[in-house]
Formats: sequence, structure tokens, C-alpha cells
Amino acid sequence: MASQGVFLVNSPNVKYSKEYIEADYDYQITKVASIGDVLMATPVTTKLHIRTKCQVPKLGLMLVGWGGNNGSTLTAALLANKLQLGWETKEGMQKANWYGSITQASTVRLGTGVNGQDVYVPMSQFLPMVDPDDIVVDGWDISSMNLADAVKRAQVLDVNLQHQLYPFMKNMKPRPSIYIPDFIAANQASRADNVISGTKWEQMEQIRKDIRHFKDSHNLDQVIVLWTANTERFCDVLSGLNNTAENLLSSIKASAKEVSPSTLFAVACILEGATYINGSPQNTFVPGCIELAQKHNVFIAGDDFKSGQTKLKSVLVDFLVSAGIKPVSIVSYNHLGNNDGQNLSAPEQFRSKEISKSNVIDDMVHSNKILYGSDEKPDHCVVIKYVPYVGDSKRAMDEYTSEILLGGHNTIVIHNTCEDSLLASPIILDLVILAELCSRIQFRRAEDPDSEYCSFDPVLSILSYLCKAPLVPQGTPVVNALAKQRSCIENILRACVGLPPENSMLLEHKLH
Ligand code: NAI
Ligand code: DG6
Repeated sequence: MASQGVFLVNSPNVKYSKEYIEADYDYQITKVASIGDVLMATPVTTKLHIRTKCQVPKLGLMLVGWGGNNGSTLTAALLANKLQLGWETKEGMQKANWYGSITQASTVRLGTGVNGQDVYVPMSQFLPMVDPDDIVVDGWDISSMNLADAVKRAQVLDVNLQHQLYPFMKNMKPRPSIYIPDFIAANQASRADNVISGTKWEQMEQIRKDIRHFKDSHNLDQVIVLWTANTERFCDVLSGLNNTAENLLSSIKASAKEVSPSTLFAVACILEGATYINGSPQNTFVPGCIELAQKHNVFIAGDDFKSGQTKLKSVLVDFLVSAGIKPVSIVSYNHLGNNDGQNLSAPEQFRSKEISKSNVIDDMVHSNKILYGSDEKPDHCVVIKYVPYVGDSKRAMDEYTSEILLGGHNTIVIHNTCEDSLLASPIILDLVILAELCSRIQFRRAEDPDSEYCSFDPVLSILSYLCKAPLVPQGTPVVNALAKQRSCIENILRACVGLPPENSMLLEHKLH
């Protein structure tokens, strides 16, 4: 399973062994201080030793909401790719692929070739990464439907693919889950035929047992748990309830009403040492939950997959603001007809999504004080409507109005139609593959070679590219701009093999 990719780095700062890729790396930033009216910018270099374990673990993935559109589509995609399936469609033969996954279907520029050309390598080959074919999947759902029928219910995949997958998926049955009707829409009640009873503590303990059972029965080295279940309403954050790790654990013991199913899952995972990723917008990671993750040194990441409309927004607003154009009104409307849309038709669940979708331009607006005053931001309206007929084929319509030179206006209108779950499934794969990779990367300050290695902060903000509302360690900047988020991933991969960040200067082609 150990592999060191398709290239080797030829540098005295990089060492390959069977166990590790090790790199001595100069991490360079610019520190800025105000001296009176002047900003003083100082380049600062930190010498780091970075090591990446080569051996990839046998990885298990547990999905909360396994039988939903995303859960069933991802499971089908994993199987279709592993079995290299092909199926007939009205347009001809279609083969399984991983389009939409940055790890499986995108490349990273390695450098400049002998003839001056750019040389790219697949992202999956940049460092040893888990192969999707080797991921073992399991999960929970409040609906007992087996995964083959869940694929049928989702109405996402071509019927010829569904037929081929049926025998492989019919015995996949979601484990019973924690159902607290108050947290998801009332219209979901008819699905809930597969639920765990008992107190909140007992329910949380059952999830812990499930994780251990899955790990032992498949002889797994690592389990990652990802929430792709229904969007919950926000829970209250209160002192004494969930503001500290201790209070949160006591509140679970007391079966306090405001502890949500997703927080129970997160706590169970943290106590089991399993990375927990939140693909929905709700505030699962209450302060006590984050403190618990820090205490146990377990990765948590989220929130809310950044799949379509928001991904484009985080490109478009970045382009406009960095071009010196001032977006003043952004109206984002969408309608969809899948079960997610039905759940979001309830006001409290819609509110969670509205919050997540609305904060995605803040960093770009704050970056430009020429365009925006300190309290100024564009009008930003988010609308979601449930229209059953269109199923998973979400329609998104966006209008961006901006002020341009000398009082002129520029209005851009976008119409996007796309199967939501086919966008989300590869994102789930990337979240899992990159989160696992992060668990094998360690850092040490070069000036202190006897010190212990440290890992990434438990709040795994490197996954921001894949999330609408990135969770970041307290007091650190939230980055929403897609290009910056992507270059964070690329440059960290490069740092691990001792290569400098991609600077796009191409001076080698520009000097006379
Ligand atoms: P879905 O409604 O098809 O699937 C959710 C599944 O979760 C259902 O099978 C439901 O029975 C199950 N469920 C509900 N509560 C549960 C609980 N407490 N424990 C276990 N299972 C539970 O929804 P879909 O389309 O798969 O989306 C899943 C989540 O991902 C939603 O919250 C959605 O907002 C979020 N999301 C989806 C994106 C996309 O592009 N598809 C993008 C961003 C976020
Ligand atoms: C309606 O907006 C349903 C939602 O679950 C979205 O489809 C999902 O959050 C994806 O949103 P976006 O903005 O990334 O396309």
C-alpha cells in the first residue's frame, strides 16, 4: 500500500525512507505592524521539518445519513469505480469516473519541464493517499431502507447503473440512528423507522459501540465519520449547557433537550478517536464540542459541503472584488425537489442553510477597503424553494449587480442546472481522503530538533475548499475565496515534499 507517487524531489532538503517523506522547509510569511500611520511589513521565515508517513491505513468511512441521496450516491460511485462499471445511456456508453473530485480528477502543477512547458501530476499522486477502491463503507440512517433501494429512491443514477449495482448494495443496511424529531423537519417523520432508543448518553454510547464494531469487524486502522444526514436546526449555545467540554458531557448525561443528534455523533467520535466531518450547516460544533476535540486531539471539520452555487459565488465575488469592481447586490435563488429540499422547506432548517450560504463572501468584502466602508457589505439574499418535480436536479439562479466605473452598473445573471448529489459525492470523497492524509503529516520547528512532532490543529481548516462555512481554529481567519482555499491545499502538499509554494510568476519565461 505504501507508495511515494510518480515523482521524486531532487533536493538535499528532502529525504525518502520506507516509513516517511521528510522535508526541511522554509515557511515564509510577511508580518505587518502599524508604526504610527505607517504599516511596517517584515518578511519572516520559520524553518520547519515536515514528515509524512508513507503507509496509508486501511480506512473505514461511516456516513450518518447513509441511505440519503448523497450517502447512497457516494456508495454507488465507490462501487462503480472499483468495479470499473460501464452502462448504456441514451447518449451512448458511460464509464465510471470521479469527475468533481479534486483528489481523483484534478492535477497539480509540479514545475517547469526541460522545454519550458508546465508539468502537471494528478493530485492523488502528490503524496501517498488512500485509494477510494480500498475504502470500506458503513453508516447509520433513521430510515431502514437498504442501499440498493435507497439508490432507487434517490432517483439520481441512470437506471442501467442502478441495475448493475443492485446485487452489490442490497445487503448494505444502515445501522439504527439517533432521531430527535425536534431537530429536523416534521416532514421527515415518515422515514424514521430505524432509531435507537434510550437516554442521550445511551444513544451516544451506542454510536461509540457501532464505531468499534465496524473497526474490529473489518480490521480497520482508522475510521472517519461524516454527517450527510438532514440539516438540523441550530441549537442554543448557552453557558452551563454546551459552552465547555465538561458542561457538554454533563448535559448529555442529563439528556438536555438542546443537545442535537449531530453533536451526539461528534462527541461519540471524539471519544473514539475518529475524525468527524460535518457536511451540513447546523452548529454541531458548539464550543464544548470543539474543546473536547482539542482535549482528545481528534480532527473535526466542516461545515456544509460547498458544491455548486456557493462554489461559484466564492469564485465570482473574489474575481469582482479583486478586479476593483464593487458587488452591491447578490440574489441567490434555488429550487430542488429531493428529500434535502423537502427538509429545508421547514423554516428552522432553512435558516441553518441560509446562515451558511450567506457568510461566504465576508472575507472578500473585508479585503478591499477601497470599495467597502467598515460596516458596508453587499445586499445578499438567499432563497430556497422545494419543487418536488425536479428531484435532485437543482436549479440555481443568481444575479450579481456591481458598481463599475463612474456610476455604471454591471449585472451578471447565472442559471445552473445540476444533480446536487453528483456534485456532493466527490466532495465527500475529497474530505475523507484529505482528512486522512492530514493525520499522517507532522511538523517540528527545525530550531528545536529534540522537540515532539505536532500535527495539524484538531480543527482541520485545510478542508475549507470543500466547505461553505469553514470551521477554523478560534481566532484564525476564515477563508472563503476558492482560489486561496485551493492554493492552501496545493502548497501544503508541495511543502510536504520540500517544494516551494506555487507563485505563478513564471519569471523564467519573462526576463530578457
Ligand atoms: P437526503 O435527505 O437525501 O439524505 C439525508 C439522510 O439522512 C436521509 O436518508 C435521512 O433519513 C437521514 N437522516 C436524517 N436524520 C438522521 C439522523 N439523525 N441520523 C441518521 N440519518 C439521518 O439529503 P442529501 O441530499 O443526501 O443531503 C444530505 C445533507 O447534505 C443535507 O443536510 C444537505 O443540506 C447537505 N448538503 C448537500 C449538498 C448537495 O449538494 N447535495 C451540498 C451541501 C450540503
Ligand atoms: C438547496 O440549496 C439545497 C442545499 O442543500 C444545497 O443544494 C447545497 O447546500 C448546495 O449548495 P451550493 O450553494 O453549494 O450549491
